[in-house]
Parts: sequence; C-alpha cells; structure tokens
Amino acid sequence: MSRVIRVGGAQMGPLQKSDSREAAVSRMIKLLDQAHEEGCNLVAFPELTLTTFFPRWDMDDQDEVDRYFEEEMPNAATQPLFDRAKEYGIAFTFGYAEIARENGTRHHYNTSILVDEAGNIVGKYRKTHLPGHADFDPDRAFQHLEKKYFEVGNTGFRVWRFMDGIFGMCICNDRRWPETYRVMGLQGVEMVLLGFNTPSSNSQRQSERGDLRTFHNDISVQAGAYQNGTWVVSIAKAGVEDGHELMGGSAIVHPSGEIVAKSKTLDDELIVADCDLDECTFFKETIFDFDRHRRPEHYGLITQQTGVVRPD
Ligand code: CDV
Repeated sequence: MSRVIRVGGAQMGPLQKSDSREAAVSRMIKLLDQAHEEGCNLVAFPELTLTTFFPRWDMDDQDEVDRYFEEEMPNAATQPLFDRAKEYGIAFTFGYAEIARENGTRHHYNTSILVDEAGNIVGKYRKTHLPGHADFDPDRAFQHLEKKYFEVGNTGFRVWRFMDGIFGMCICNDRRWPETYRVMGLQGVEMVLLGFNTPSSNSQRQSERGDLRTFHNDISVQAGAYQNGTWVVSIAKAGVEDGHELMGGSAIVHPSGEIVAKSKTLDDELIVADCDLDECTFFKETIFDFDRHRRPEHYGLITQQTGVVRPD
C-alpha cells in the first residue's frame, strides 16, 4: 500500500501586535483552501501561528502576557480552521502559546498540536529547548524572552502512529539540537513536523550575515533528516513583524537530507511535496541502522551532564 503523503508547508507572513486571532485564522484558512486545491493530505503551519512573536517584547503585566495565550483548543477563533480542515479531510499541525491547567495550577507552554483529518487533536508537543533569556537584556539589539514567558515543555519528544506512518513534532530552536531528532529517530519517526520564528538578524551579533543564518537553519534540518532517515517539514513565520524581520526558508527535507521544496518569499506561501514514507527505509536499514551501529555505552555524557566539563 502506498504511503505517499502530499504535504503542504503553510508558511505564514508576518502578524502584527494589532492583528486579531480571527485575522490569523482567516489567512490560515486561505492557505488550507490552496492546499486542498493542490490535493494535500497534511498541512503544517509555523510556531506561534496565531500571534506576533511576542517574546521580542518585555512585558511585566501577566494579564498583558496572557493575552497572547490560548486556554482552550480549539476555541472560538480557531474552530473555523478545524471545521474547514475536517470538511476537506486534511490533517494539520500548528503552534500556539498554551495555558494548561495541571493539578490546579496554570502553566504556560510553547505548544504544537497534531490534528487528524476528522478534526481530532491526536498529538501535543510542548517546546523543550527554550532559547533566549528570562530577564531584560540591555546588551541585545532586541529581546528574546522565551525563558520568561514559557516553562520547559513536559511532553518530551513523543511520536504518534498517524496516516500510516510514525510522526513527531518539535518547535523552532529544538531543530538545532541533534538530540531532538535522535530521540524521535529511536522511536522510528518517519516525519518530523516543526514550525519556527527566527529573526533575520542575530540580536547578539548584528554583523552575522543573513546567508549564514539560512545555512544554520538548513544544515540543522537537513542533518536531522539524514541522520535519522526521516522526512522533516520545517515551516517559518516570516517577514517584518512590528519592525522586526523574521527569516523565511520553509523547507521540506527528504530522508536523504536533500531539500525537495523551499519557500521563496517572506509572506503567506504554500510549498508542496509528495512525501513517500517508505523512502525512510533505506537509510534506516543501512548507514543509520541504529540497532547494528549505535554504541550507547559511549554516549553516557549526553544524558549525564548538561554543560561542558573540560579536562583539568
Ligand atoms: N523561536 C525560536 O526558538 N527562535 C530561535 C532563536 C534562537 C532565534 C531559533 O533557534 O531560531
């Protein structure tokens, strides 16, 4: 039986502080309509799809912060997206800022969900690698306060049996860490879905070239795909948000590590690729046959320590 999935990568252009959830969702629905016309079975949207990338702003009023978060999913603003996708029989994933109630306490996470073709949420991932800082940093050209607004996710890198394959999720900065892909690779992942919001310039090194930032993005997702024999669908929120530019470079990456579809704009844009999950098998059974070739007895430091310990 064929395991080809036509994937639509729905890059989103910028969202301003003043943009409503409804405005974001109506743009998502337009991309979904286009994906339907192109015969897609699965559509991937970016990280924090519903709002501007608010961690660039330093806020101390928790009510102001909470306005960027969702307490329910779906909710009134996103229900039309769920309804349209169900009508089309398209599965989808998108990221949002989540307030979760756990043991009677409110928790704030940077979250993405996996929704099946009948509109049911079948998977949830909460971002593990939160970049940036927790306090205002006067030395940065702009702020990146994810550590202030989010808690480290408590889901870990799970995978789900989905659409005749094995799917996983991660979010933005997670894509730069090989551990992210390997933990899912060890569970047989065949497609990793991820969204990102990456500024076009480095807040701590303004001289960093844009093409180098693109290279770091590409090398991360391409290596993750190849080294684990998995498809990677990596989708940006791009363009100038409230005066700050986010890079584009959404890509669909084959298990060989080759990019098979890439965005060309910094705006709402759909990229499409036919992704045959069976093409993972060759890589998983040869050069990256983990069972035959991995040597975990020599990898202990990876889980025993966090930072670098140099020899005396
Ligand atoms: N949203 C992100 O996680 N952004 C990060 C930062 C470091 C730019 C990223 O890795 O792209």
